[in-house]
Amino acid sequence: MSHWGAINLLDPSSPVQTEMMLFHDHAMILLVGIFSLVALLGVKLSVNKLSTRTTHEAQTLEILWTILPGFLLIWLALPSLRLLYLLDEQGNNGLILKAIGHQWYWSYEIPSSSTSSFDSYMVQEKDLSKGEYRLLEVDNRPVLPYNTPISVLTTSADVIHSWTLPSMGAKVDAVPGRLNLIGLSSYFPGVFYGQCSEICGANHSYMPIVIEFIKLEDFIQ
Ligand SMILES: [Cu+2]
Repeated sequence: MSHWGAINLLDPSSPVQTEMMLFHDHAMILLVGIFSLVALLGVKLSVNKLSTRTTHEAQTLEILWTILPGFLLIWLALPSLRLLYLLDEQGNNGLILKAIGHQWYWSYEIPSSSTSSFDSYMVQEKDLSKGEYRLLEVDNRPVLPYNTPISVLTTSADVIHSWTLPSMGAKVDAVPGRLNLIGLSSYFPGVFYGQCSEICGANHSYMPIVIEFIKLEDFIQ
């Protein structure tokens, strides 16, 4: 989860989020490069005394500053498309977790486990025990195996919500009357946090998402 003063992406805990972080760094190279170039040219332009009053039809320059950004955009677009299709690839297999958004809590079902559907409410501040996170803990959290492909199916019982787990690059809208699917897979066992990411009413900030990942053998038991 994110901590105070963190300005970068979370440490990835799934293959998809690893790819997203790499693409973020890839895009940053271009962004910082262009920003530096424009800043440099801006400063140079404002301090020099050169004049181009007699320049007409600088075709070579125009071709260059059209083609070059074109190549840079392709350099950005190709990995972006690759990532987009990679996201579509995952999520059509594995264990199913159903997440249903309500105003204002999530309810879950794991069809292959013995537990039936259960609600996941935020723990109130006065009920927190030491070391727990304010506004992020829930009373019942789904338990899933790590290193195993999982499909999260979301829908909503009332308005649009969004089911999110940032460190796994998962964000999917929960839309009433629709089923949306996203793949999930964790490198590590542990507890992972997220929050509803589609403004859904007065208590939108108070419906966190908590998933616990354990060993597959323990999960089967
Ligand atoms: Cu919400």
